[in-house]
Amino acid sequence: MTIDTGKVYRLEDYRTSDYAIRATHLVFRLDPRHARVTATLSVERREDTAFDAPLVLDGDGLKLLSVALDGTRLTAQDYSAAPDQLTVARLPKGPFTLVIETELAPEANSALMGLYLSNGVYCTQCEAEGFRRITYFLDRPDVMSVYTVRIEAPKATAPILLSNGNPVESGDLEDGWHYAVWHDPHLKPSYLFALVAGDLGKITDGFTTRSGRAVELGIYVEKGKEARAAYAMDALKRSMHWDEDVFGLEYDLDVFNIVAVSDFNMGAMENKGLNIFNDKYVLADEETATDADFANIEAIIAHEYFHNWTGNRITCRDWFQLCLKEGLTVFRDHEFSADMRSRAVKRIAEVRTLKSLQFPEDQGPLAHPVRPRRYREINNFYTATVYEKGSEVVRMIRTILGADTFRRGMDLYFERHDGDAATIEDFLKVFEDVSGRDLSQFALWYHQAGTPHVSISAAYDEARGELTLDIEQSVPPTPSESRKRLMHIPLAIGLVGQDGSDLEAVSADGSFVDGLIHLKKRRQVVRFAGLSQRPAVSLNRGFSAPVTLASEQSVDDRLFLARHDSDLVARWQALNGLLCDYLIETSKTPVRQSNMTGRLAEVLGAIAADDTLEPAYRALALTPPSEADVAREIGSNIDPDAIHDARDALIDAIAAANRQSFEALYGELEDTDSFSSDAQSAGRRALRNVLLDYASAARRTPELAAGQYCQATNMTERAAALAVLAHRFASEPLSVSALADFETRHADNPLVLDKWFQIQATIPGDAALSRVEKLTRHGAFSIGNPNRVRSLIGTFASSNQTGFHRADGAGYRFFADRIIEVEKRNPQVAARLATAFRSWRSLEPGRQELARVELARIVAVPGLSTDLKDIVDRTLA
Ligand code: B3K
Ligand code: ZN
Repeated sequence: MTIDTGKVYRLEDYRTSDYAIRATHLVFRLDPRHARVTATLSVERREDTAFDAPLVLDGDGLKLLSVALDGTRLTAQDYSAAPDQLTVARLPKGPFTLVIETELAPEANSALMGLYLSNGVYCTQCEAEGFRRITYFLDRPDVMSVYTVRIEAPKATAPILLSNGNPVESGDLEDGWHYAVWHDPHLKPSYLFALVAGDLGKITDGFTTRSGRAVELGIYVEKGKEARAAYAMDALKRSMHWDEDVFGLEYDLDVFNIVAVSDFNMGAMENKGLNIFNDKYVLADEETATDADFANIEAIIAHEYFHNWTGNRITCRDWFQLCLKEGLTVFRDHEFSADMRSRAVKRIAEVRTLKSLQFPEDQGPLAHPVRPRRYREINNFYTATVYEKGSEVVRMIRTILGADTFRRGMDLYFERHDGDAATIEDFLKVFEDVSGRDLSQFALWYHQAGTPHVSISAAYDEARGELTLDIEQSVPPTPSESRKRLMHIPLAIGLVGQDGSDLEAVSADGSFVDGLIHLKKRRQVVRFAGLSQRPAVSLNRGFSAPVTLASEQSVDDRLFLARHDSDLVARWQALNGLLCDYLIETSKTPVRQSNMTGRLAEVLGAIAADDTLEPAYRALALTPPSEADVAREIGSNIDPDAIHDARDALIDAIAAANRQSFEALYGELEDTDSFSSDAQSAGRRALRNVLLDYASAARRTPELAAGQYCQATNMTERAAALAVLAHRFASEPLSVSALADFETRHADNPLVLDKWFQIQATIPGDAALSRVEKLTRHGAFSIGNPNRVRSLIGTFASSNQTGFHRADGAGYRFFADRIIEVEKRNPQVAARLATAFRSWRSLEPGRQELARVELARIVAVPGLSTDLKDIVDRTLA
């Protein structure tokens, strides 16, 4: 664990390395406690490096065995070595070879960075700076090298030996050992290095690229789980086709392997030719995975595969440019999923994720630009801002330039920068070059933190048939950026006539083109002329810009748009905004029933019954904003209990008003066909599960959910029924027995038990904490496994508003204790957990103080890791 030193890395301090490492040859002799790594580096001084410049290599907790320069073993006078650095001075002027031997203990590596053991399988994670836990190296993305890797291991325990690139040789050694050699011809940075060795099951397939390269595809999983990798394989082949069709990008090696491991800090990793995955994002079948799991697997398989071009062929110059690969690759996986599924439904899901994860980040103490300018721990910048807002920025470029010009820009990017370690400036430049536009104001989306706010007021002049929109932008201050510059905000707008169709919108001064207003000034007034009727204004269509919006629209207009807007994303936004405003209102002043309650219940009833809308859309529309969504919109002095009560009351009112029709539809949606994981079938199940919740709320009895639980033929139905039972009827025998049944039924499947942990971690109310505490002592729980920790402890803190935010602070205390406990083994996971405190200043004063005390307690722990210290310091600042 790296203990915090307070060191800050700054973008403006970037300079190229003094040396280049042209080729890297690694030999691994694997052993759980005494693995040996021999690294042979072909090093060259860069042209403008001084002759006496030492070679300073990064390390992290390394044990050095020996160093040799051009065949001569160096003595301690020739170099200085510490666990975190190796410096060699007095180097030849020309190219030289350095051989470094290190010893590792993969078994003791609980941080899951570098080389570690997961369930007996050797695997690696190097991004961002894990390679330096394997050997001393210039561990930075702009040092790119050609790798050859030889792995030696006992055949019995590690029959499978994998690394990046293509396999070149393998054979037997003495004493039951064997070896394999892999060679990756493509230059790559050290963070993309990977190795896997173990006893794994495999499924294989093949893909021929459009230029005729035959690629062997392999997915490796724990033995016995092979059948559950079939969906991932199918998703991989679809991703490979899609990248050829949509971006013209082909795969470039003879093999592509994916390995699923059970101990993994995040979702997956795009190592060249050898993607390593959290098994949660590979393994699926109808009995064990929900529709959401299938969709995630499809998206993440695609994401990692797409990195082969956006990330690997063109990588980042330095870690400040992280969004260059992440934001762009998220955009690409979003587009892929939109093409595989329903575009509107996918877009709404993206908007929900952005608002629930990125907006709170951008509006709190952890706010940072999409391209940050400083960091203490880079692993803390794999954030919703870099990924999700980063993707929105790419989407806006496409919106502004149009799809064709955008594609030409992407083509130019690949042509110009293939093999480069590039920057955001390089990326923007290709779009300026193909479009002839100046994107300097637009570039602020990369450089300026905070969610821009746009307020719009509309005035209609009946006599002149003219609509005037008065639009203003502002960007709220964020940490260390108090003054903001004006942004270029592409705002898609539509004018909806009384019959629901779009009116032709012509602005008098040409400031409205192709459905877009380019908001660039603080205030802009746009006039639409020639209207024969007063339109309802559909705002931020398709969520064209990631902004918060305030508009003085009447409830009638909003309800009208919620039913008739031709843009389904804006239609959903109109409805969701109404529901959210209602919840804000009623959390402050509780009402049992009002005129508005009735109108909302009625519109939801109409949407549920509208079979011109696809079921997946109806399911989204019928789901009221979450408690956290409402809290975010309120923004200050938050009382989670009041929000919970308001939301419960709204659901009850909607359920009561639509009781018969919802139950009837619930019955009609029952699936009698055999299971399909496709988007249509998943949409029907999603709608049916939302209706189950309403129907159970109306009946106030658990029978319906218990019935669905027992008859379920797939995990989506079963888990949803269990959630309704546990959340609505926690103490009823039917709920208790269903939870017990689920536990026994899936006792041997940790990934499914994670759902069981999650469902229980989100049961609202004061009893939540003791329930979660008890579950941390359950035999299937393990504080060392990131998936278990996230399902139980992470879910409790991020998704149980009343349980975590108990008014007595016991939730915060428990959570802080767990963070401290996890940090000792795995600082990265602990730091990620701690971000659940990020909105503590928005709470009412009592809870705020209790949260602050716990954050201060964490910060006072001696010898804190950089990961956790950085997050907590910024959260408290
Ligand atoms: N690039 C990895 C994330 C690495 C996280 C390092 N802390 C997965 C991805 O975004 O595709
Ligand atoms: Zn990624």
